Amino acid sequence: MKEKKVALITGVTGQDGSYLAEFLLHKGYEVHGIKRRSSSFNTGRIDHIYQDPHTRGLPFHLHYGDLTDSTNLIRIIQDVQPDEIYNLGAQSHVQVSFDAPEYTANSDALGVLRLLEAIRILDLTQKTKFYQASTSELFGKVQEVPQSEKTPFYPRSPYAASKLYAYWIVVNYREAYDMYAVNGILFNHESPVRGETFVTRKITRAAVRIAAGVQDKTYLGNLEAQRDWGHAKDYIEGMYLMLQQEDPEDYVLATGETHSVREFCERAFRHAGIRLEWIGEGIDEKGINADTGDTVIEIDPRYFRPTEVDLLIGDATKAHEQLGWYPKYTFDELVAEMIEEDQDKINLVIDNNEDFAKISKYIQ
Ligand code: NDP
Ligand code: GDR
Repeated sequence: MKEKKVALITGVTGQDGSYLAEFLLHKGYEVHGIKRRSSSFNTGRIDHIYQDPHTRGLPFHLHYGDLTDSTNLIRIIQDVQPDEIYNLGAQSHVQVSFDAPEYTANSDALGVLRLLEAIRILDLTQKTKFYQASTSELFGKVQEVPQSEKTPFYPRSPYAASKLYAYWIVVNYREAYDMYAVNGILFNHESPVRGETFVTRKITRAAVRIAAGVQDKTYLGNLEAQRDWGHAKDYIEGMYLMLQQEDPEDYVLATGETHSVREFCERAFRHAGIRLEWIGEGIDEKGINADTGDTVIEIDPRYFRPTEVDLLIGDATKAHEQLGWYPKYTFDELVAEMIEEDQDKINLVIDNNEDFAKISKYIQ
């Protein structure tokens, strides 16, 4: 009988980690994930596939760990002996990286080095394939559009600068030690389980809550930023494909379409049943409900970044041609699905609580 392949996922409790764990289990992998110790539950996205270790179930195992802790990473990799490591763990919020730059560098840059060194120390360079979650933030300040594997990098945040180190250390270990190590340069990808402080989910969540009368308005920053937004489900398949090739190479994954934050707002509010209109200018601009005149979006300067990435649009031709990878979701399907699932979540809260007014203050 063919032995199960073993995968280790860092960042398994995050958006991509949870989809990837599910995907690899379906493919017949034994899946191990690293989760951080937290004072509150942080496994909400993977609870449906995790079973108590005392009962037999899916071959899915969790290990406590942290990308800032070398000895712990070495021990986990020694125990698991993975065929594939997907390094998805990171302090992944660009704006937060301006507030916590050193921690971001420690986890997002040095964390990658720690994993690569662990593979080397344990003599696994010819067994363990390594996927690094690189990012379109590497392109940063616009040099050319669309952006491909050949576009020069110009990081615009401590997050992106950390990911730049990570990108190059992966290339270096591939060349120096003949490792199968690759960078997936992924453009923004979202889903109903996207973290609530990223702009797409912040907007879809606010739109359904405003439509349900639980929240009056939301505050946003730069409405003009343009992003190439895809669906996380499509992107995790691309990660897997990158580790199944003859030779290790880096790939861009993107939809090739770009939309502004403003457009995302209009589309999301429309799906939630609110027609948006804009009045005013600059930081005094407001999004209003065209039917009631109520202000539903205001600008808050605190959400502007010291340095912004204005325009991202990816060219995934190499992934199309060599991996056979194409995104399946359209932009409209992505927004619609996020709205529908946020509507389900809010309906559940409303159904489960007789005293709606009382609970509404807790779910702001
Ligand atoms: P999330 O923020 O949803 O998930 C990040 C994961 O990393 C969480 O599981 C988090 O744990 C974990 N983590 C954070 N810090 C550490 C640490 N010090 N040690 C171990 N684990 C840690 O991110 P996404 O799923 O959206 O993204 C996955 C990866 O892809 C990230 O590296 C991100 O930078 C990168 N990326 C994402 C893109 C996107 O559009 N989503 C695009 C391009 C790249 P906890 O749950 O405890 O917080
Ligand atoms: P990004 O995602 O920085 O592209 O990084 P985010 O959703 O945080 O921002 C996208 C754009 O929206 C603008 N914006 C706001 N952003 C947030 N978070 N909150 C707001 O209120 C707001 N208002 C406007 C931002 O200025 C920005 O231009 C994501 C992360 O997943 C990274 O980990 C990943 O590497 C990149 O995508 C590709």
